[in-house]
Amino acid sequence: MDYFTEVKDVVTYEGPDSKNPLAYKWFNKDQVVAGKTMGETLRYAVAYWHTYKGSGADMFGVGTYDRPWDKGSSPLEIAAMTLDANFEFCQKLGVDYYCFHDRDIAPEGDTFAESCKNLDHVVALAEKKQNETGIKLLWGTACLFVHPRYACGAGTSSNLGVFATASSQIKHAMDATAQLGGENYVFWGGREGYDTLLNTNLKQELDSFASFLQMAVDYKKKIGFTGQFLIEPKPCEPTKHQYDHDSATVISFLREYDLIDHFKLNIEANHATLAGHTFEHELAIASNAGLLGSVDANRGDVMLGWDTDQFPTNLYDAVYAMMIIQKQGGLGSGGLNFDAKVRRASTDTVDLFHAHIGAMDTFARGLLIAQQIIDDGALDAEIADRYSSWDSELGKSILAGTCSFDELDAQVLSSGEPELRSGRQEYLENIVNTYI
Ligand code: XUL
Ligand code: CO
Repeated sequence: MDYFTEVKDVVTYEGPDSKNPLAYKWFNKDQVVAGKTMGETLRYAVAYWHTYKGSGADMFGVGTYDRPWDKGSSPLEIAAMTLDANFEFCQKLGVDYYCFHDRDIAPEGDTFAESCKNLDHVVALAEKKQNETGIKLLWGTACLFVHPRYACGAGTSSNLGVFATASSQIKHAMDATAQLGGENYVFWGGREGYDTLLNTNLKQELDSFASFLQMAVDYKKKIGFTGQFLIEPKPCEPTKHQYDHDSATVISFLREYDLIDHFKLNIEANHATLAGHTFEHELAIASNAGLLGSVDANRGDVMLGWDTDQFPTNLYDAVYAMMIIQKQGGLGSGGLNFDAKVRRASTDTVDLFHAHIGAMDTFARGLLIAQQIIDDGALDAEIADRYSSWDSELGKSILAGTCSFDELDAQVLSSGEPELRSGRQEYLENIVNTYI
């Protein structure tokens, strides 16, 4: 069955002058930029949960979408139909990857064991579809936040039974991801945090969370899963405080518990803004630590203080993000996953195409502009010049740890006040605008 009848064939690149809403204006999959094709660099992925399982429901109202792949007679039939919709959608978009939570692709059963069985069943179907279409799994993950048992967390639960169930669920989700050749496995701690310190043993929760992740590392080794583990920071929502608050917090947690060699970060734009940071700040902190592994590409809304998960259309954000990604030589096994949903009032299935096409064009254009800025050294030369005093012997000695306060004191007392230099922010902002 054809679920997306509005798009007969594959969406193609028609160039910036095209007025065809169902064509790419900037994303030209085979175009080479900095030695790699756009497709190889951008590694776009469709998020299963929003694109097919999203209903349009919000906290004030029920679902608004009427999706043809939901019209099956049993949960497993609906799961199979949804899978077909996924592969048709990815093929028509020309996107090579998708991402899922275990409970997106397979329904909960009456018991935990039945849920595991459902997952095995759907994974076998997905494996077949992947082989037929060549569409791949960028990452899998476990949904440890919807089921009522996870109301107080999973790997940080006060209840050992819940912790054990979450561990078992992750084991099955990792098996599923490995079977489908997933290139990464993501940990987003949906409810790994607290709502009030009045009932929380903070140390116990952080310790148990570290054990949880360590067991995942051990299990990964055991089954020979070669994908990259990724932690996705988010400061809050649904909990008041989430332990994986932001890049810096996650990196320090991983160092404290000696897990740093086993994880990288999956940075989501809207989570950055919830943490009071810019998207590029979170990317830069992760990249600086050598830990930027993947991106959930979306955006929030400046007027709304929650995770609105909108499709990314802001060109500046894309340019700043792609400058960081290109400078570190790409995302490796990671990619750009559109963890984004169409608005509640965008009720046509074709809106899913418009949303993805716009986002893909935004990042493709962001890549082109970022690479041009990098190639021209338009900002790098300014930054190098700004820090040039550190190139001196004295600067080198400070950074090598061979200088002392006494030495600097003597130097300052003889040479006097340092030269005042402009940060030239406005000048640099104008330079960026000349590329946009
Ligand atoms: C929630 C979120 C998740 C993760 C995967 O805000 O971003 O969808 O990406 O669990
Ligand atoms: Co996300």
